[in-house]
Amino acid sequence: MTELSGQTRDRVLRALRAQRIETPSWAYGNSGTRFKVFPQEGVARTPQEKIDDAAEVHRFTGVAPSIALHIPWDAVDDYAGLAAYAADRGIRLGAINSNVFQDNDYKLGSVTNPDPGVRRKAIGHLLECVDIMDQTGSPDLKLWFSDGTNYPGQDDSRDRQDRLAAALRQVYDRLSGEQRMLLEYKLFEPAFYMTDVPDWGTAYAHCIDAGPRAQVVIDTGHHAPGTNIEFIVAFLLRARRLGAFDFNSRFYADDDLMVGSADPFQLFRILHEIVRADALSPASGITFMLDQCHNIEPKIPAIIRSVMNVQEATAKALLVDTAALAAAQQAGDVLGANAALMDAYNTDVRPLLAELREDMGLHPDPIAAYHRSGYFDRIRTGRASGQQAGWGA
Ligand code: RM4
Ligand code: MN
Repeated sequence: MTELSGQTRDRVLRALRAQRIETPSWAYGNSGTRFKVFPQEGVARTPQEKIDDAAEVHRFTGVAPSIALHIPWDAVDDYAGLAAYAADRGIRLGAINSNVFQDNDYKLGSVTNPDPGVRRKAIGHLLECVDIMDQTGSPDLKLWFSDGTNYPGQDDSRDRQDRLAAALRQVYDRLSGEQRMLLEYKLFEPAFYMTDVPDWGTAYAHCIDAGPRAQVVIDTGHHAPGTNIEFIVAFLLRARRLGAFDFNSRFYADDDLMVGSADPFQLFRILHEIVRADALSPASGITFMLDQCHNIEPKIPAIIRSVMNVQEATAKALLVDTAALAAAQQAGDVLGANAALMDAYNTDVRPLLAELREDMGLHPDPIAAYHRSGYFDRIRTGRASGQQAGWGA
C-alpha cells in the first residue's frame, strides 16, 4: 500500500476517534468451562468493581465508555445510584442483558415454555429489565433465549414460535422513547435438537413483527463453521435491522475468546461492511459490544487487547480504497477488486493507532500503560477477601 495521503489519514483518524466499543460486565467476573473455573487474583466482587475495571479499560483505550450489565448477575437495590457511580468514573451503563436461562423453571424453555405460568415468569423478568433501563438510562434491552428442545417430538415448534412472538410483542410494547429491543440468535446450545431463535433470519422475522425498534444482534460466535457473517451484516444493514454486535471469537462452538484472535480477517470483512454502510459512528445506532469470557488469561488486559483488535480491524476497513474497489467491481476485475481489499487488510495500522492514541492524550501502548499503572496491584490486595463475581445470580 502506498503512503497515506493527508486527507485519508485525517478521515481515518477522525472515524477511529469517534468509534465506541461497549465492554461486558461479565467479562470482568469469573467464568470457566463446564469443567473448571480457574480463579484469578483481583477479580471484581460487585457490579461497582466491574464498573471500576471497565472505567480502567476506557482510561487506557479512550473508546470504551460504556459497560453492558447482566441481570440478575449485576442486580443492585439502587440502579439510578449505580448509573451515578458509573458516571462518576467517566463511563455509562449500556445494554441490559436479560437472563431467562438460569432458573429451574426454565428447564423446558422460558418464553416458549409449554407452561403459561413459566412464560409469565419469564416475561415478568424481561419487563423488569425494562424497568431497570428506565432507571439506568440504558438504551437497549438485549434478549438471548436458550429456549429449544433436545429431542424430536419434545414440543411443537410452531406453537413455540407463537409463544415467542407473543412474548416479544408484550415486551416491545413496554418500551418507551428511544429504547430498543435487541434480539440475539444462536445456532445451538444449550438446546441440541432445535433452538427457537437459531439464526438471523428467525430473529429478523420476529423483529419485523415486533416493530422498528426491534433489531437483530449478531454474536459472532453463534454461527455454524464457515458461515459468511459479513453477508448477514450487509443484509441486515440494508434492511435497517442490525442493532448490535456481540463480538468474540470462536474456533469450534460458542468459545467466547477475544474478538479478532481466531480470525482477524473475518473481523476485517465484517467491519468493511460496516464502513461501506457508513455505520461506524455512534449516530448510526449500531452498538459494538464485546461478549467474551476470559478463563485462563488475565481479564482486564484481555479486554484492552480485544478493544485494540476491533480498532485494528476498523482502521484497515477504513483504509480500503473504495474508489479503486468500486471501479474494479464495475469492470468485472475479480483480481483487482480482491487486491483492493487485501491491500487494506495487509496494512500495518499499529503506527496509525499509536498516533491516534497520542492525539487523544493516551499512551500509545494501552496494555503496557495498564501494566505500569499499578491498578492490578491495587485490586490484587484490595480484593483479596470476599466472594468474586461469577455466573451465579
Ligand atoms: C449467551 C449470549 C448472551 C450473553 C450470555 C452470557 O450465550 O451470547 O449474549 O449475555 O451468553
Ligand atoms: Mn452474546
